[in-house]
Amino acid sequence: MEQTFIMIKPDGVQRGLVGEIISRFEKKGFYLKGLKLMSVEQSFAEKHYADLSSKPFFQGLVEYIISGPVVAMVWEGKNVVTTGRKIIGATNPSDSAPGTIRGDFAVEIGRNVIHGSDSVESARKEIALWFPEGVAEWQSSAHSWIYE
Ligand code: DAT
Ligand code: MG
Repeated sequence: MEQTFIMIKPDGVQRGLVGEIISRFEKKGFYLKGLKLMSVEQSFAEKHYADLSSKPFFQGLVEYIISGPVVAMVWEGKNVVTTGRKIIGATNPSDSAPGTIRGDFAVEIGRNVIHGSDSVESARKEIALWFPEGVAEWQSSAHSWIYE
């Protein structure tokens, strides 16, 4: 099944939103396959956001991501990449709908609480970068209550 990489950014950790965010993905019916609290170095953050290296906000973005511990996760489920982005909401919290994580918990684009992979291909790359050790293999006993 499809997997995505989700990261709670330092502001989400500092503000105590970890449980709330995990809960939204869990209640939806997605499966937690990897989870760790970690601090990343500048070079690692630059690698994660390499596609944005030419943007004027790149340096500030990297400084934000390395400013405290983050929660790195792998979630699995049908269409989890696209649906995960919907649960997260638009990049700029001014545009994120209420009911989304950014819509409910963020104000500024540079403090938007959470990252989610934007395609199956980026998810594959990001999971390989953040979880080189691999992720857990387990099946939920609720599977047949969630999937037809
Ligand atoms: P997303 O995180 O929704 O995938 P993105 O990949 O385009 O958005 O950008 C990564 C992060 O960079 C985003 O979560 C917040 C920051 N960012 C994006 N556009 C920005 C901008 N115009 N000004 C400041 N920060 C920005
Ligand atoms: Mg992105």
